[in-house]
Amino acid sequence: MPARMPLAIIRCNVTRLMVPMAGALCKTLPMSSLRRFKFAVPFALVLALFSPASAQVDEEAGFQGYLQLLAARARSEGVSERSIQALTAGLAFNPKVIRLDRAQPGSDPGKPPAMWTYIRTHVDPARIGGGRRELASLGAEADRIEAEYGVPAKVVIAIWGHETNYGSYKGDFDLARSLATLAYEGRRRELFADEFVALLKMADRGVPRQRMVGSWAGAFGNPQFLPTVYLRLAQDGNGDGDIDIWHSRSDTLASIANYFRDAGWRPGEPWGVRVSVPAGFDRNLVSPRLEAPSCARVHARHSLWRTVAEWKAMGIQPLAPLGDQTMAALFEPDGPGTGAFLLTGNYRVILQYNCSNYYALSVGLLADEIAR
Ligand SMILES: [Ca+2]
Repeated sequence: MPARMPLAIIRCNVTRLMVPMAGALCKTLPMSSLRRFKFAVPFALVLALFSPASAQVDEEAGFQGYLQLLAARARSEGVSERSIQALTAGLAFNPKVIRLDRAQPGSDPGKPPAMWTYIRTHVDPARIGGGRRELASLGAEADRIEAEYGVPAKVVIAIWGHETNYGSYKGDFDLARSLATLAYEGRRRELFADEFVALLKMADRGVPRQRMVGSWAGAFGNPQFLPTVYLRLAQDGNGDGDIDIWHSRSDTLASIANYFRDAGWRPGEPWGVRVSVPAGFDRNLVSPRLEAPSCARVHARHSLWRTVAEWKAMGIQPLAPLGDQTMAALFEPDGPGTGAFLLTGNYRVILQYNCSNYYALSVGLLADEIAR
């Protein structure tokens, strides 16, 4: 989940509330990596189709050999022998992780559900109520988060609500086993090898082995960070000397807020606002003309960017305050006449957390409901 790189589709949530559409489940991966590994099928897995018993033996042997390569790489990057031993000794290939990876909806997009159908199930009374309770019980800490990071607590809480339903499901897969298995399988080897080595570095920083559990795809804790993101951005929000995004609410919220600050969240600006669109509005005038360098399908749903003053001159009327000089894009989630928004650069920050319009719009709307 490297922020601000060309984004595509990795980083899978543990939530079952996903939509059958590439990009909705997963987080950031360079498109070039996806293309490179799209057709890579390990020899051992081909064998498994014909000779299950012997292939399992070959696969485990291959995996153990590959683990040694990962260990050597970690060693060359300064990881301690103690951490390498702690995370590789006795580690076995996990076929369940590969089955889950191949069963991802992204591999067979089908017809995505209507955006509002998705919103209704994700910005529901339970999640809104949960967010409001968290915000209320934070008290002055909500203001401290906003003052320190420039990100509203309601947005940070909405991310937490979407990722793990406020910590109620964080996944119990062994991260070392999942990441090493996914790296060995090879479809996105570079990404997962990097994440495995980063996990070893987390051990060097003192994260206990038994705490290293998460989703099958290697994201973990309340905010579902990957190891590289943890190393770069996780925060000790409560100042106890331990960065525990699995159990500490303060560490979790500070870490998400830090991610957003790092990704360029602009303080004082909404993620977007609802707008009215006049009858007969010519959408061809503002339809995008270039393909975005990353996450193209997501960005293709947005119009050209214009100032709010320019939108107003075209008859688009914001239904909540939005500064005239703010740059914004028009987004009609289910097409003309189904509700419309002007999105700001802060919406794109939410997309950096998880590049899906379903995700970003429901996070934005949940945040607004939490604070209502
Ligand atoms: Ca802490």
